[in-house]
Amino acid sequence: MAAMTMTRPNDPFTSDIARFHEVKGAKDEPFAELTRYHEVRGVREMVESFRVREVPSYYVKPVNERRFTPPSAAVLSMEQQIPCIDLEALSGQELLSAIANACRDWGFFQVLNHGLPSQLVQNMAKQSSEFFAQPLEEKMKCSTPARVSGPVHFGGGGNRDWRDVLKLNCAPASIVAKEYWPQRPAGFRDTMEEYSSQQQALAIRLLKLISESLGLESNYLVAACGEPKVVMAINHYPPCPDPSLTMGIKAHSDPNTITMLLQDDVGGLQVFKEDRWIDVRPLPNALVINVGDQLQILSNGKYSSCLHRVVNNNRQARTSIATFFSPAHACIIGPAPGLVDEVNPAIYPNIVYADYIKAFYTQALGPNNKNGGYLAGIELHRRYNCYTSSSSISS
Ligand SMILES: O=C(O)CCC(=O)C(=O)O
Repeated sequence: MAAMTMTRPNDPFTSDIARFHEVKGAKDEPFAELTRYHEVRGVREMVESFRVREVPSYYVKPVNERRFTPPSAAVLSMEQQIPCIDLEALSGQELLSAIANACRDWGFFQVLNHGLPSQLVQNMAKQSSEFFAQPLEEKMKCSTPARVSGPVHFGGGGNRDWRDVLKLNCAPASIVAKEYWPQRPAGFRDTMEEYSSQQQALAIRLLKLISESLGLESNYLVAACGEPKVVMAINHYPPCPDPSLTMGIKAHSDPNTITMLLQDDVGGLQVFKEDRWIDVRPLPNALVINVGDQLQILSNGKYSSCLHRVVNNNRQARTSIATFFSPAHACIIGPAPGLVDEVNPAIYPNIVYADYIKAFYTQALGPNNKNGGYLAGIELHRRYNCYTSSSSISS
């Protein structure tokens, strides 16, 4: 049997794979085996090793989380698009107003002429998809023993999403494990290093503009985040036999301050606005920027951390590179005093970021939450009576 020949004598998961193979085709796969298989090796390996032609029941989302479930039917809107801001063409008050409008009305925007060298961006995109196309052994080298909770991790994206991920801590230096960063494809490690440092510079530049757009001192948001934690997540979404049943990443908001995303030309990212899911159409040379929960809190709700998700397709793999910029865990995050007065009282309490993150990942989401956190979860619960959590990589 084809799948049995894929197993290796010293492979600790051989028996899991064999059991999975035996039950393949049965209605209900044993979750433990499948979960383990997915977490360790990822969706792409599962699809290729087992020649998966139907979505295993483990990955079938509850009806209210699926792509076409009313009222969250995806809108392929030609009129509605997230704003696109050209950082060279605009300047001064015009640029600040464009940023303010985008952060307030959408929480999402694309940027052009962002200053990252185009050759670097192209290399990053190309080598990222080449990484996922490599044999499993090569990808598995990129996990520390702590796996999901460690500083470098390759595997399934979790949450029963149809996605694989390579996650790397990029800053501060004390949490970076560069010896686990990919050595292949050739040059990828150097590309990632340069890309990550350029992304960090861009994040600082954007946070300064965002501070000014709020009427705050230019360095306010950068200072409020202390020595930032920066994590890169390279997401890979293999083609899915039935994308109407699955989700690449289920609906979530990002718990961090700001996220910068490079996506290829396949498409699949959607943002939630006014009860509709709107496609974020890939634009050549653009980066997608989104407001995270901490920026919503720091801005005292003036700017929105918007729900987003990724839908799968059955034609083509998609790869995206997200850089998450977070406050230091010890930072106390709360509404900027400059945005609070008698007319605009603080709508969130101060909270230590580490506590926010702990609560974000460990407590049930819902309207009884007292931390002022779980912004998206509360919103989803209110609208659809369903909960969400982040993709667990961005803290
Ligand atoms: O792949 C994308 O377009 C979005 C990724 C994302 O939302 C995440 O990594 O949290």
